Amino acid sequence: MQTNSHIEVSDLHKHKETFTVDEMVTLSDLRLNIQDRVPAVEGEAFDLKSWYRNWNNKGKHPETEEPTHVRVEAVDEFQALIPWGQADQALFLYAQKGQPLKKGYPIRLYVPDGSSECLNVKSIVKVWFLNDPSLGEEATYGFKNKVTPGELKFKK
Ligand SMILES: Nc1nc2c(c(=O)[nH]1)N[C@H]1C(S)=C(S)[C@@H](COP(=O)(O)O)O[C@H]1N2
Ligand SMILES: [Mo]
Repeated sequence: MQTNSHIEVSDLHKHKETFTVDEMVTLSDLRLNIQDRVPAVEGEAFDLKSWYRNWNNKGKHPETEEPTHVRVEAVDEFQALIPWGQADQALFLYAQKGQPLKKGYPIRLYVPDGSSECLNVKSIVKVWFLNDPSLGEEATYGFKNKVTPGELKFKK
């Protein structure tokens, strides 16, 4: 198991900051059992939006505007682009039984109200908070050929 990955996070102005899992968890003020939102999964998670707000508020130049989207990318280049309005329940799984993830390390994103078990991204190493309304209101998951959650259900 690999346990040395870092996660690169970019804010609305493309400023980058690199975190270890522990550093990300330390910055989160809403930690929860992932079962509270994703009944089929066990482990410890933190809420995406409250993490963003905490990080933003602690920065040198806090944003007053909220992102329009969050994009994540995994070690295998699997990506997801999620409109901010669909990310209210989104959370990052970071540990199971007190241990780093055996599958999905360093962190794994779940978007419960996006429906479908497929709507998660394992092994995230990049996170972008974006402000670009032209990216649209549809969430996409996948490799280069993006599919919508609706299409993913039929392809399963
Ligand atoms: N990084 C990454 N995350 C991913 C995928 C992937 O190929 N790479 N596939 C997705 C799909 S389509 C499904 S069904 C689930 C599968 O999760 P599992 O390996 O725990 O069954 O992971 C999702 N997250
Ligand atoms: Mo899937």
